[in-house]
Amino acid sequence: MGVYENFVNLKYKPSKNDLIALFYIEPNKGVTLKRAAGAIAAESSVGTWSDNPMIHKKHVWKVAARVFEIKKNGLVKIAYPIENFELENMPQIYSGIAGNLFGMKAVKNVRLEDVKWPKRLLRSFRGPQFGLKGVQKIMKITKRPIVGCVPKPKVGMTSKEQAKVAYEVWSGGVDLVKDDENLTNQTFDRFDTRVKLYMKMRDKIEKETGEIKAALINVTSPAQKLEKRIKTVADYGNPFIMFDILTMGWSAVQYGRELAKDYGVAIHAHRAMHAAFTRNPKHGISMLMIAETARVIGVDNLHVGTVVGKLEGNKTEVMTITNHVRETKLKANPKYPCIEDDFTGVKPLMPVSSGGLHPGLLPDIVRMFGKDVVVQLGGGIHGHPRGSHAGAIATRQSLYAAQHNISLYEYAKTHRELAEALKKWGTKRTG
Ligand code: CAP
Ligand code: MG
Repeated sequence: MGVYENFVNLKYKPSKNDLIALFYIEPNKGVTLKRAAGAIAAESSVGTWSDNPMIHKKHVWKVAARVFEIKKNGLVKIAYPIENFELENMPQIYSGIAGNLFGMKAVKNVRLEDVKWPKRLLRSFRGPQFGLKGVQKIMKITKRPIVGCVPKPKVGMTSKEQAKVAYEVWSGGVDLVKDDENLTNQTFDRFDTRVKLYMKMRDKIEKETGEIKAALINVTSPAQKLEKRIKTVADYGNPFIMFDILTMGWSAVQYGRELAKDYGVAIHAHRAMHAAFTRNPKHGISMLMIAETARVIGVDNLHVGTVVGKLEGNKTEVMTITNHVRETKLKANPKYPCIEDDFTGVKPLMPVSSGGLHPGLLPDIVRMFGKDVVVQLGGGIHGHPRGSHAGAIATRQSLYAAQHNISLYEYAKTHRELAEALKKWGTKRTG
């Protein structure tokens, strides 16, 4: 038996302290699935390509990962004794179960689909501070989706122009104005100035409407700059910060989660860059895995996709991700590779549906997600024939119709802004 096959034991019964990882594996030419699976278990725990007597010492072998299930379709389960991991250290966990293994010559393709987290490991992380219910409480909105809007163009506007757009959409019925993923502190729009002007507008519009308005302010930056930016946001009494969680990296997100607690702000998680490793269904890391990780660390809002918008993600995938961030008992789905798990004690988070949405698509979103979601529109508001303010009004009209089972075209007969949006985009999918 080869070195790698030692790591396969189909009789092994995982203990409750094991982390179970679900991989899709395609072996390379001339390699059996069993050997490829063993290679992954070895490389991600105690093994390497050569035999090493030290591995066989009782205390070391105890830590070895074991392949305990191999399905013909390439889905493989590997159990990792908890000793492989450092509690409260997500980068270290990823260095194991999502580390060297992706480059091994034994495999042609390998994708980390999902993980069942042992309780002790799960509980060592904070989880969401506010979560879905907390975000609804902050906004005082429980009966309808929360409406977000990303000022466009993404970058290039001055802080003043940005704040003016914010005012237009807030006054049209938008709840949350969101910075775009690549807007932080550029020369044309300094962070401090933007926050100051946003908050001036927010105070004005809150007074005018009596509604709660907030901004998702992108504090993405080198970790050493995070605290200053978060403090600025919190000092103005804005309840949200935004992280580009993947470009920041898990270490910075964990650190940011600590700061979010200290400053009492909720984290909106943008997932820019995820498709670099989530898009290929055979290789990489699934978005489901990223979403669970973000929940475990403790973000409060997370982008999960739209199905009908401009970015990749089919209904089964997007809804499985949504269930795994919103529910407590996570279920296996026969149509999508994932593992059941128990997230008792880890708050559900708020899914965000964004990317290529316009008013004509909102009934689809409400049908799929229900009311516990943030719907977010950029181009679908600013591209309205009469501008951003009218676009925001059309968005709220569409949501109202969708929630009350009124056909959009029927409702548009008495709602001009919606009629104009429908005339431009109809109910067509984007992308
Ligand atoms: C949407 C958006 C968001 C994407 C992110 C954009 O703008 O601002 O960043 O939704 O993707 O830049 O594309 P539009 P996802 O409404 O104009 O499309 O939500 O899939 O992570
Ligand atoms: Mg964006």
